[in-house]
Amino acid sequence: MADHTMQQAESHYFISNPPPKDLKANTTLAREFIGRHADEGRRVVLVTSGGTTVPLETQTVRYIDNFSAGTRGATSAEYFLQQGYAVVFLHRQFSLLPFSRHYSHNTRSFLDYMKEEDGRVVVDEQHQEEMLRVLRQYAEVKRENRLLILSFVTITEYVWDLREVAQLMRPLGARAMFYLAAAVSDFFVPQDRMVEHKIQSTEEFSQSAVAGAGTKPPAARTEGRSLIIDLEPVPKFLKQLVDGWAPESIIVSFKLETDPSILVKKAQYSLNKYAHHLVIGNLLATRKWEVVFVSELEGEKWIRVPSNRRTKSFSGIESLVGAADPLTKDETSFAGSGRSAVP
Ligand code: PAZ
Repeated sequence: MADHTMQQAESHYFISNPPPKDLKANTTLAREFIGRHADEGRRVVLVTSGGTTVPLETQTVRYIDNFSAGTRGATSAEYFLQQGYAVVFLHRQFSLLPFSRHYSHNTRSFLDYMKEEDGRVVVDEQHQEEMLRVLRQYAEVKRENRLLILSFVTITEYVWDLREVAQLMRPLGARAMFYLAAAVSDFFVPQDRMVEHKIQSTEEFSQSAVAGAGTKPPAARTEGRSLIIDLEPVPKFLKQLVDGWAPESIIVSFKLETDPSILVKKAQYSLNKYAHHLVIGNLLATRKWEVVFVSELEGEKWIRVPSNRRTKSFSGIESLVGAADPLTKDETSFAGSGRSAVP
């Protein structure tokens, strides 16, 4: 798509899909956070995490979801924080969060980490060491106010937040990084094709799907007893991010596939098309144990957790990334800008 067509698609998207209610509040928080860390000379990374939804109704009962628990984003955010970055963590509401991820979203209740001792609640002996380690890291980050947590649910909320935060980070130049681990919908229902109320399964109650002359029917509707969903493509905002919103920054995107035979090709295609710094490819079935880095600097490079370490207690493939990261190899490699990298 030519640049002006991309820009038209962008402006059309933002005109026809209104901003989320909490955009102003999120922007205020982000402006203060980014400004303060920029003044202190810190590098700032936006980590996106979790999946976006595509609502089918304005008063949403039904929606299409994208796979992602938020493990990659939450774990990576911890490593960025360890490396001294300030982190804006833009995540799907109720998906995993840095630090608390160690104690949530598993079959254990957080109460299982506790016990009663002399009428007081204390952490059970067997979890003391690990919890103390996590707590110390968390306390340091809190003391230095280096983590800002923002959330989205829908694709539209995500895109608006991404654009606002990117534009706020733009003045940081190469001290800004985007680490786009969220699983973002490729297709959606535009606001002007969304029905107001819950889609009915019986014709007697269904809203009329007959479109007027020149207008499209609702994107999700019942026809007879079938549910028809006719989604439209989400504009490719990565292009806008790279070229327009934050052109000097370091941009790392992710590519998730299920078919091993196309993963590297798709990652290379994305790198060529958007001309950013790094694409990290992963397969749904093996994402916890192997990822492939695709960059102009190093081509294709696999990082694998050795099979004898693939246990639940392993700290995550994110812990191996620092050593292998092509962006860290040469601190001056990106246009001599001193850009550095994924922790
Ligand atoms: O959140 P999670 O750890 O369950 O999964 C991470 C992931 C597979 C969503 C992420 O590594 C990724 O590939 N994100 C980009 C997805 C996409 O291609 O849109």
